Amino acid sequence: MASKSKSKPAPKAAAKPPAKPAAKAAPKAASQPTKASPAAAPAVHDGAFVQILQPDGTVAKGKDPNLPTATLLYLYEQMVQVREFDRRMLMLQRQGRIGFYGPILGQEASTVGSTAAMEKRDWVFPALREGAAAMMRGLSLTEAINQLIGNGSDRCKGRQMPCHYTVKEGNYYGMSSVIGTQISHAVGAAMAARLRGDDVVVLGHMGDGATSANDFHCGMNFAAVYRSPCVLFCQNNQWAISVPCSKQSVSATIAQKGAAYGMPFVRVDGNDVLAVYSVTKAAVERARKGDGPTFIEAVTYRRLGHSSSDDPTKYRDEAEVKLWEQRDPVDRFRAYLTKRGMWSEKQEVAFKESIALRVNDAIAAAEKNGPPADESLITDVFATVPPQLREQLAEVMALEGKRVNEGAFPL
Ligand SMILES: Cc1ncc(C[n+]2csc(CCOP(=O)(O)OP(=O)(O)O)c2C)c(N)n1
Ligand SMILES: [Mg+2]
Repeated sequence: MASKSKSKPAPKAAAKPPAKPAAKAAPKAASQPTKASPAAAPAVHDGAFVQILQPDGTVAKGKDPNLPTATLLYLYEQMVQVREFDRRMLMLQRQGRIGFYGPILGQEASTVGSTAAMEKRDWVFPALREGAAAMMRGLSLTEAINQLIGNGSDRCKGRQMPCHYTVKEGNYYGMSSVIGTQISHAVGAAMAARLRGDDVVVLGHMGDGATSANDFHCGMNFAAVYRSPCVLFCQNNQWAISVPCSKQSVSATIAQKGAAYGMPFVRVDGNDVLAVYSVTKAAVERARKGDGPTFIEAVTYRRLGHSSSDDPTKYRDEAEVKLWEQRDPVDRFRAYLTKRGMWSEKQEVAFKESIALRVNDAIAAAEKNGPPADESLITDVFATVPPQLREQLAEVMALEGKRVNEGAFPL
């Protein structure tokens, strides 16, 4: 259902906010992270969202969007690939071969489904957990690992934080961990495209935590007032590091925040790739037609730590994680494909093997690349490098081989 504002109705698939918003106590004053029991976690599976794929992979009669086989298999491939990539990168991090990684286990449908709904000419402005989107926009696995290592073949020459990709030719804006900043960038880029007469829609991702940032409010307001051709997509994975969603907001849903800005909003099952793809596609079409932005909340769950530096057992109950394992987006989608006769156990085995090989080859290729040139410490900023920077570079180079300042992994 669309918001009660005067804006145009939301895409068909828009969800109703729950009839009875759960009464919530005011959040307690911020304190040391505490364990949140599953009961205390927000009621996210109350059916008040768009769902196409039921947890067992079946689809209610008349609800199947009947996507072309090639699209369905592409969605599955991307979800499985990023899952394997995640698994291997975490292992590399624990072995000290990369410094840092941010996994997306459990959120594959949300990232892949939303990104797949965009056309090639569109733009993606990621938050910090949309690495899979970078690959979908053309970043090869080897290039991704070059970035994670920060080697000389990395597009950013090792200057970016690991796991923060950029794909200029794929219209994928450089990732930044500064929470929420990309929201107004996405909105503004979409406005600029419209002013230039480009037929482009922008997808701006954010996490649940970003909805507490000032940039969220500026971005949402600008988008609505100027009818920016964008889709603002919140991956509500229930946690912002150790802060549960219930401490971000006392609104019954994140989606309903769209109403305050007069923006159509949709709440979707983020572990259902068909639903995520369909609602995003509808929102993209709406934006492209000139009907303005849509706000989407995808309800999902971050099953691993915030990053390789985080230990989630310190602040949340493992029972909650177990609950979400049963809602696994990849298993659910595979069950659907199998039921439709598009996938078999035999194909699965061969496919998993080929993905594993693909990741293996990418690791081997990336690890062959040497470090960035020492010179790169002072290049690309000044047209004429100031003398004091040249002196500093000479000092650093004189330390080479003396084993000072060696980073200790894992960070
Ligand atoms: C402006 C700003 N404040 C705080 C941080 C520290 N920080 C890094 S990630 C994060 C949580 C983000 O949570 P969410 O937006 O839900 O995204 P998720 O990590 O769950 O994908 C925070 C607070 C930051 N990077 N930027
Ligand atoms: Mg989050």
